[in-house]
Amino acid sequence: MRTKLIIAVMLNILLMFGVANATEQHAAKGVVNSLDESARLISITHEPVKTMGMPAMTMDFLLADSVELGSIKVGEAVNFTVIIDSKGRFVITKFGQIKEP
Ligand SMILES: [Cu+2]
Repeated sequence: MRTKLIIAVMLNILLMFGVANATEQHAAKGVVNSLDESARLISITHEPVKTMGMPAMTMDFLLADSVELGSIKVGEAVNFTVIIDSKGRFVITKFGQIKEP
């Protein structure tokens, strides 16, 4: 009886961990270098992203369908949310311009 309960609890923890990992969101900041609208690919020079263990660098991200391309301007400072999809690609799911103080 007790063993069954312990196994059930452990299974739940593993499931929760797996699900959380698959949809983990990382907040990041950077500057837009270029945008390839047809490929929905954006180059950003980003600040370190501690939750991904990633140092500052310039790299390409895919833009999720939820991100409107019309609002993106080259040279602009932006904050964005990144997920790593099931194929290991870095996908931006939320995108916003950093408002001047
Ligand atoms: Cu990077």
